[in-house]
Amino acid sequence: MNKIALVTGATSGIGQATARILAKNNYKIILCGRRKDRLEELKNELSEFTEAYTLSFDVRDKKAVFESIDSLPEAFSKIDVLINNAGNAHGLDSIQNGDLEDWDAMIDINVKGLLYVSKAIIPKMIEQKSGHIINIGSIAGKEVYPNGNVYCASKHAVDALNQAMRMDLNPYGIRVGAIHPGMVETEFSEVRFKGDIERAANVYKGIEALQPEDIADIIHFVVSRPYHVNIADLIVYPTAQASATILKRNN
Ligand code: NDP
Ligand code: 8X3
Repeated sequence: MNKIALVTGATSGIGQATARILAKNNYKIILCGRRKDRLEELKNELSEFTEAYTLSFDVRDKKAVFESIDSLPEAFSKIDVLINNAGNAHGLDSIQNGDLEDWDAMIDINVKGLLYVSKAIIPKMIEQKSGHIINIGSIAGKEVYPNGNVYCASKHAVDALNQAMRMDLNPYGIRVGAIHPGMVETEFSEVRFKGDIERAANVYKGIEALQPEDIADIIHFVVSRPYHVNIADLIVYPTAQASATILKRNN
């Protein structure tokens, strides 16, 4: 029987690439995100390979999270793999100049949203006595960098929750692991800089950044290990990057 994967943030970047690779490898996919048009487009694209189901909700809205996941039809209700990927940075300001709405967005989406989705799915995995959760953290969850403050805090929380989930779910045979990417070229910087495309492009200037498919490939590798293997924590950089702040740029 085909396994079922639920991917949050499937409308773009890492989540979209992950949905594609898992679909091509015989997973049935539950595609989540706010942008319905993109979800439907991706569902149509993937129909060549697999069955997909779309759930459009904002991870900040806990009622919508629980209602959406509860509404899954029988054919999609046994979730084998959860990819907790939805998230973004909002702003890159010093702590003294930070925007409160940006702070709320990062804490509410990257931390609380991940918790709500996990809470809606974990009881099903406990009942099944199986499941695999992949939390997408960041190098920002391993290091703090100037002006990264609240985004780094949100991703440090993801790192902590990843460890906590692994401990608490150990008795139930549920695998939990995190992937912490460095610089990946997606819509991430456009969101961080609120649509300032030029500023976003500068982030990747002179760097061969990771592509979303690079991370998706690794996610597929992680979830396709034999059951007794749990890849718990991975940092993935582009070769040009050595830490959150050390980058070799070609000018
Ligand atoms: P993108 O901006 O390309 O994708 C972000 C995804 O998250 C979108 O599908 C978006 O969907 C979804 N999302 C954002 N806010 C919400 C919300 N409130 N409710 C539901 N879904 C939401 O960025 P990436 O693919 O790069 O980011 C994916 C993950 O990878 C994030 O957790 C990010 O922090 C992490 N990451 C990214 C790195 C990078 O350099 N790009 C490096 C390290 C980690 P929609 O807007 O349709 O709701
Ligand atoms: C995204 C990577 O370095 O911009 O999580 O924080 S970074």
